[in-house]
Amino acid sequence: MAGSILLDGLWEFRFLPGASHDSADAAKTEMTEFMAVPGCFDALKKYFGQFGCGVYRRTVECGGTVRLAIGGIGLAARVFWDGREIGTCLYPWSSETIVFDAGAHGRHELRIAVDNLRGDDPSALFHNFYDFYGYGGLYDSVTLEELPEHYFERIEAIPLDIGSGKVRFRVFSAGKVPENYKLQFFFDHAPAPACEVEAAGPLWEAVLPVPDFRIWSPDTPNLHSVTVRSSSHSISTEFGIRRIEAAGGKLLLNGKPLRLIGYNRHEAHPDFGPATPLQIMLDDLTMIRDQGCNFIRGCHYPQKEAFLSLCDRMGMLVWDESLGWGNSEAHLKNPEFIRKQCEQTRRMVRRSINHPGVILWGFLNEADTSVNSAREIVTKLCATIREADLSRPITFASNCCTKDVCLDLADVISFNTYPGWYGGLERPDSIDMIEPELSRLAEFASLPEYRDKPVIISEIGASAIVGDHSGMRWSEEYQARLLETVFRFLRNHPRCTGLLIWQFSNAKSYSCGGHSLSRPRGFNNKGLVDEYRRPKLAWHRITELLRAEPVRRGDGQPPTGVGKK
Ligand code: ADA
Repeated sequence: MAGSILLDGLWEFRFLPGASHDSADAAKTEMTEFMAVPGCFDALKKYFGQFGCGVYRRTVECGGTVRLAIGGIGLAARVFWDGREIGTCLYPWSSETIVFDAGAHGRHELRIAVDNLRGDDPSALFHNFYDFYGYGGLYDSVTLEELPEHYFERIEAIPLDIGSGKVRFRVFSAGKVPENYKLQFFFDHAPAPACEVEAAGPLWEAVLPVPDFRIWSPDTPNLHSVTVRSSSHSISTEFGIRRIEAAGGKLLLNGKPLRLIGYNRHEAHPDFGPATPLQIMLDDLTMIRDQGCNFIRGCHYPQKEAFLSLCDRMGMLVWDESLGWGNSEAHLKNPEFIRKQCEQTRRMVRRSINHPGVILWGFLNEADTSVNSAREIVTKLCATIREADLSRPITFASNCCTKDVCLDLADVISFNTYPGWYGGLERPDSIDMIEPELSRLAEFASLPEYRDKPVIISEIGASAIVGDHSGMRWSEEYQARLLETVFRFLRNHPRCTGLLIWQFSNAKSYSCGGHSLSRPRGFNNKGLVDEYRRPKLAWHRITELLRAEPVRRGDGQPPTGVGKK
């Protein structure tokens, strides 16, 4: 077996109703049907709304030490090789890598038992009350690679200087690492190495200039690639040379102030759940870019590699965040919750670090950061990120806003606020709440302790049911009018670096519990396009506004893709 093999396609399957991934049956139960990988079993009509364990099975021809990489799981899984448990996956939406001894070369059985169960345990990363659906299944590709004795785990490429094209490379090795070994660096698929270096130990790092480098920006999304080879193994990655920093109340990309406009986007589609095919990601990004936006918040979990690679290529700037939603003080103080939060955030940074499109790290959407006890987890999450990457600013989306006691810990202040939607129900028209509320936040963010931090309005919006043209709340007209007011007010506001509209498309939520009366059809209906990406009035309105006054995409060049018919 040369290189890694993609295990996507048809797997055998059995659904065990009510069972968890811990079920004793998972390792031996008979298979009854087929299921697609990547895919979510409960995105199918047959299993929709059912809870239990889906057991996936297939055979693989390989042997020796192998690395199994599972791109993303929902919600918890156990992995078996020839009936023996080889690992667990306990971080929803995250990837998992398992290195193990596959035995003699030949045909072996691989099983992944994954459940969509959720409980009330305060240490859990996913909860019943979150406003997006926790599907069961394998959200992303599965690959397997036979490893040599000394192999590479991962490679990091962090741009250090956009003037000279210098990049810090870190190559992580594992297995039987020799005391000294040679590494060859090949850039941009060149047949000959650009340099050969002597390396030692499991972590080797050096600063190297990239030959014929070109700067990455939204208008010039130039990517480079590097392949590192030893006598036994090789590893490759793409990367971009650009600088992002938060300074003087602004976000600067390659030294120039950014103005960010875009959407919160869930990885969601009614037919696929979060296992959206590449074509849908590409269509979404093309719509968003051609509308004239330059920014996406990947809410509320780590983004997939394929999505981030598309963003890199299309010049889209991304806020990547780890999984969390409205967590209370009880969660934030729970030691196991803190540990899991830090671990999934560390994994996210490792996975996304080479993507130039990612300009911001985030975590803990709308946690209760109004209480002093929240400072511990926020401090730990910031430290976890800074230990792994000092090249990007950190933020978290706060709905505690002016009552938040953790804003000083982040580099960028981000507020989620819903004037004109939540609250003000007694008024005949609530749109007039928008400007006072946004002015209040801007004034607060201009206090001496905050004025050096850039500000992003990270969520704002209103629900609209397609075809409701009453002009009242829930109508397409009301949503369009609310967002037009927001857009006009914030478009050139001196204290606003970024606006992220909530949200790009309608996304599946729950129609039970706290959401019963607010999520008609079981969807969060605040999308500017519906769940099948059919535009509502607000989408057209924002398009017109962006055409009339295009946002500079980031490097002072005229915007691309805007104004095309
Ligand atoms: C919150 C939350 C979103 C969504 C939104 C809404 O701010 O961060 O995930 O639930 O509210 O639609 O109410």
